[in-house]
Amino acid sequence: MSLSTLHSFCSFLGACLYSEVRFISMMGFCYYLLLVFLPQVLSDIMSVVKSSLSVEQEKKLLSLFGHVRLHLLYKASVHSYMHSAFHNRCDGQGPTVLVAYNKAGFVFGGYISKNYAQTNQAINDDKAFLYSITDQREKPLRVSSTDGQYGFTDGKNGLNVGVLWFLNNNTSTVQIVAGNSYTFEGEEMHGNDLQLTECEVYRVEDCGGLLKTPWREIDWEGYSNKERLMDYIKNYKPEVKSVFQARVLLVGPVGAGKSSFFNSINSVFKGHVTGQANTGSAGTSLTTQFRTYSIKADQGRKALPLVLCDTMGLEEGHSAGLDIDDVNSILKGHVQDRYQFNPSMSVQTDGVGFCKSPSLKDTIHCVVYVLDACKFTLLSAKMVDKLAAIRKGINKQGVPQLVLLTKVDEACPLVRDDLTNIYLSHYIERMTREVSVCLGVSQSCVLPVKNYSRELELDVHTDILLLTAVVQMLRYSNSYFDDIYQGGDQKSEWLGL
Ligand SMILES: Nc1nc2c(ncn2[C@@H]2O[C@H](COP(=O)(O)OP(=O)(O)OP(=O)(O)O)[C@@H](O)[C@H]2O)c(=O)[nH]1
Ligand SMILES: [Mg+2]
Repeated sequence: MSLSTLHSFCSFLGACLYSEVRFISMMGFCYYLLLVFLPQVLSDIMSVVKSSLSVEQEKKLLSLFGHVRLHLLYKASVHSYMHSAFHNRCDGQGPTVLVAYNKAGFVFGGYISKNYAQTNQAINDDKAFLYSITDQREKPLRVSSTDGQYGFTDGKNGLNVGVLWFLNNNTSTVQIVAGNSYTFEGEEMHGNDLQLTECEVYRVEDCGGLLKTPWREIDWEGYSNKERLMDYIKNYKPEVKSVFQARVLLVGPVGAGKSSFFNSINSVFKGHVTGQANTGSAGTSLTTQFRTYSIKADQGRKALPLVLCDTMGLEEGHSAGLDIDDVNSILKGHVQDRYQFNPSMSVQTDGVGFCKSPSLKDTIHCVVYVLDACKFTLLSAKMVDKLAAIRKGINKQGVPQLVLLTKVDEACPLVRDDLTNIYLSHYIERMTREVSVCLGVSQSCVLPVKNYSRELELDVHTDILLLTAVVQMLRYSNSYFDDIYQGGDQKSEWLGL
């Protein structure tokens, strides 16, 4: 259901409410509409658009470029084969690659390095090319323009690269528009099958290769460093006598990897990959309870001096996802383990799961914003505002804050191939800079990590990166305790303890 349809539907509902004459019959009709449209609205909200490329096809496609990552913008089976749907999602997105699929098993399309902008002009693009991938061919077929100029026609009616015009008449067919600037055999390009089973457009983001020297130092030296970091964490003691464990709060948008971070740290100390917290992808937050996770080290004998507090994901809307008031209550230690979040109502002082008189050990000592490195540049203005409002509230409480940048493996192919490239990756360095500017924290507060997501076995480099992040969290918690010592009674009073 399109937004405009939804808007008309809502206006209609509003009109119904003010109508006195046929109120009852109107209400009956509204109820009918609700029954018809609600499942579709809900499924729109819940659906997560996924690429149809297989791992092998994606590899072959990426081999056509330098160091790039692909971001899916448009998928015809989800957004429709209408030109307008394509333009809504793909105009002004910079370099894009079109990926079409047919029954004959061909994955084909084209790349343009310029914007789609509906200028109604033929656009010169010497970097544009057509390509075709099949299971049988080891390398993709790549066809550049013979005149080295023509890229595509930037009209309102067409998704085209070179001579291939997709979404022909708003349908799932391809038209070959005669022209001699691209020459290929139809059999080789698409197996002479111009009926599509799917059509996708991806933004092509340049990852920029590797730096000569790392932008942050880290000791990757195998098990000795991992053991050293684990020992630091096990032996850490909060600088306040009444507190035995540093409480670290994880907040961030839905699906950013908050629960996976706890699972990953738990895995490192368990010695094998585990999944105590539920993780996965859904339209709304998979985590709906406040969870305070203690981690056991040394074969479950001793709890670490660290509690990771997992929350429901943040969403854009006012009555969706974690509420800003909930964050404030958690900070002050009012919210108990397993409290069930209610997106339309913040924690009630007389409700279940509310701790009326928390002590310092129940409060949050460090807040970690968890952000997905692949989606950071796509955060909406509303989400950025929400993060800023949360940050303002936390600043007032004087709690130190860090940022965990997850999914670095998905964000940069060079890091996916070798995690030790993380501090050499131009892309990740740029991303940490952008995150620091956006959230108003210093770059040293941004910690890129890779969580365990599909692996069955631990990897020492993944562990070192994860443990390094935990060490920073403990150090920052200490600065909070330092502050309390310096503030003395005055600070305790201010905290309402
Ligand atoms: N490749 C990769 N996948 C990750 C990483 N971190 C998390 N994921 C995946 O991302 C998805 C979402 O992760 P979750 O840990 O459930 O995210 P969350 O922030 O807890 O999400 P909600 O509870 O729904 O708000 C899961 O499928 C994870 O496997 C990572 O560093 N790399
Ligand atoms: Mg979660």
